[in-house]
Amino acid sequence: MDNIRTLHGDVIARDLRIAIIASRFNDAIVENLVRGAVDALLRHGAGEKQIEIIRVPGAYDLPFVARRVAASKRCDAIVALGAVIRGATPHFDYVCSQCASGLARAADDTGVPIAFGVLTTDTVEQAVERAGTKAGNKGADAALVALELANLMRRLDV
Ligand code: INI
Repeated sequence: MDNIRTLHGDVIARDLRIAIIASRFNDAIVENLVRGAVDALLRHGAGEKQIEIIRVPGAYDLPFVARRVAASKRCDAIVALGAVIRGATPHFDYVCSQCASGLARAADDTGVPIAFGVLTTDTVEQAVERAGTKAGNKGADAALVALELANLMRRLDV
């Protein structure tokens, strides 16, 4: 294995510009994801000027804005944050599928990494657990993925 070239991205902010795109729907939960993401970026070397936070109405709307932000080249990676909580109708499935596949398509089409920090849960309790309580903070996890992928993209370019 010693002679095999191995590439990975460091989890360090260095000179990276990171855009956090966060939905306002289920705001009480999403704000904790935003806090977790910002905290993780700062702890991994980002300065506040390297971070931009953009708000959108709901998770369904994240891909539309993420695509525009990615195409504008204003950042090296995007952290998409939201919380979709199942209700009594199939609405949940439409919002989740548009959000997940739309974000993946936006990343593929633009070449800008978009970390998926959108909770998709059956209950409010499950969402709270993943937004800074007993199951960690998925906003922080997504922020670290954004750093790793942005740095990996730079390594792949040389
Ligand atoms: N948006 C969310 O982010 N989470 C939800 O749980 C949710 N539910 O349940 O309806 C939700 N709906 C709004 C949607 O994301 C769009 O903002 C709206 O459809 C307008 O495009």
